[in-house]
Amino acid sequence: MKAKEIVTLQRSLLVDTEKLLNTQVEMEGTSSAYYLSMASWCHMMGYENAAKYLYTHSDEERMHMMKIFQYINEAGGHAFQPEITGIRHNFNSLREIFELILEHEIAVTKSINNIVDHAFSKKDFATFSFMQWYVTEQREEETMSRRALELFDIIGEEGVGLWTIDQELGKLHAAAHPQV
Ligand code: OFO
Repeated sequence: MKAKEIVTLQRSLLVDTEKLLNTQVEMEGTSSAYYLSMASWCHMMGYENAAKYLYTHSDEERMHMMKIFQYINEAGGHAFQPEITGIRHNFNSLREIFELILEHEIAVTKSINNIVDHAFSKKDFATFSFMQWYVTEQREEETMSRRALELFDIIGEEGVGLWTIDQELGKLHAAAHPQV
């Protein structure tokens, strides 16, 4: 019997579940890198509050990655440090950034839902239970991303519009992270 087969006999985590979780590690790591790149663009462009919002969001995504990383190893699997390349550095506008964030968060939600569905169908209730935190988190993140994007339509981008949007992004960030 191969070493890998012996290891999988000593754990309840299925190989295909481990693969899905490692794919999610990569997705959370990509989110962190993507938001850091967006934060840098905002910072460079003088959108101070948008930059703060995105630096924090990037840190949070790394924390999301690490929670799954630790879970895989604690469950007897092997978490892989993901290779993250091809991160975009330039953006056309502040609005484009927040459109991309909402789109990205919806993709993350679908990926989380897929793991939850898989874990339930395999009767892996430990992973199913562990992933509930992410279900709630995605619900909150999608709402926050939608609120941010709505600011562009409510306020408008003309005149002092973009400055005002940046101020409002600062308030959204402060409400969600009173400790930062
Ligand atoms: Fe990891 O929560 Fe968004 O992507």
